[in-house]
Amino acid sequence: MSGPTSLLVRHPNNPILSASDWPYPVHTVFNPGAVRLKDHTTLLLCRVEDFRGHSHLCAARSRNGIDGWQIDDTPTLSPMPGEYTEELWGIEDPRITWMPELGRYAVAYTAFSKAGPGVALALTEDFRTFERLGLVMQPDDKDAAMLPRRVDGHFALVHRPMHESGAHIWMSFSPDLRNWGGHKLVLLARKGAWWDANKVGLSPPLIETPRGWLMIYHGVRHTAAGSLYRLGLALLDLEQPTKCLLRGDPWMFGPEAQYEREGDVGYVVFPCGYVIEDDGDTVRLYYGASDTCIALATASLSAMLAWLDEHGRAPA
Ligand code: BMA
Repeated sequence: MSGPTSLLVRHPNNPILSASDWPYPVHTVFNPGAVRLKDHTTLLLCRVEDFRGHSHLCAARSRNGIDGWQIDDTPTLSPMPGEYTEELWGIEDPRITWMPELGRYAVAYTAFSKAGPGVALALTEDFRTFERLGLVMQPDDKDAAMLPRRVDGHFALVHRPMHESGAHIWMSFSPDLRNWGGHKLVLLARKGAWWDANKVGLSPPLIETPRGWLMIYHGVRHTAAGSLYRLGLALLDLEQPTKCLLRGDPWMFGPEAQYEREGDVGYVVFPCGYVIEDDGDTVRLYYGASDTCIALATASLSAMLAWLDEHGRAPA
């Protein structure tokens, strides 16, 4: 079995963004959602942790997606616990999907309530003003992203509710983005010694390919030293995305660089967004490293699919 190291290539400038780049005092910046705007600007909606330990979201824009970031002077999306009590302890880990039908971006994020983390949705055209839809999945639930279009007439959300049997990836459906049902299990956490035993979650939003929806997901291994976050690949059916066609056995990316191993929460790589370059094949994955800073790694879509053919199998 070949090693998991060659699919994603780290950018030499890593980490590309950290707290010292921020125009206002912040503790850490990590786990950004990502999108390429119509004018080709790369926008990262970064999770920013303040000195209380609470998070908000802040937009950083760059022409080349690597440097020259223009960062909003103040938080772009702040928790509003007055109106949305579920945001009392902050908002985290945004995942952005362009929704052609709505002509807006859907941002799925974690709202940290007194009862635990849940999934909230907001819509925006410009990442300056947002329409909040409030909490759509109650605690404990996180790692959510919208699919860009309806499936059998319904909007679709990938998310990760916690359950005593383990933390597995689910998909739920809605006619109006507010009422959700039709829940289906998509990807189970494995058991025992597996790298993705007990806890898996969606990383960035699904990537549409002619062969299916490519899912980059994180698996969490609990060790005596703490949690170890690595990334794996799965392929979901294009028409029936609740059906997993292939799942890779080995992980394909894990914490190796110093900035991924040392930080507030070491040994964590946590992507919430990607953009695809003009060649239609190069995926730029933006990820939080050690819950402390933001890094970039690139991969080829066709190489990831070929890797899945070699290392994946249909789940039993
Ligand atoms: C997960 C999420 C991420 C975080 C990771 C490691 O549960 O909360 O925001 O990066 O843990 O701490």
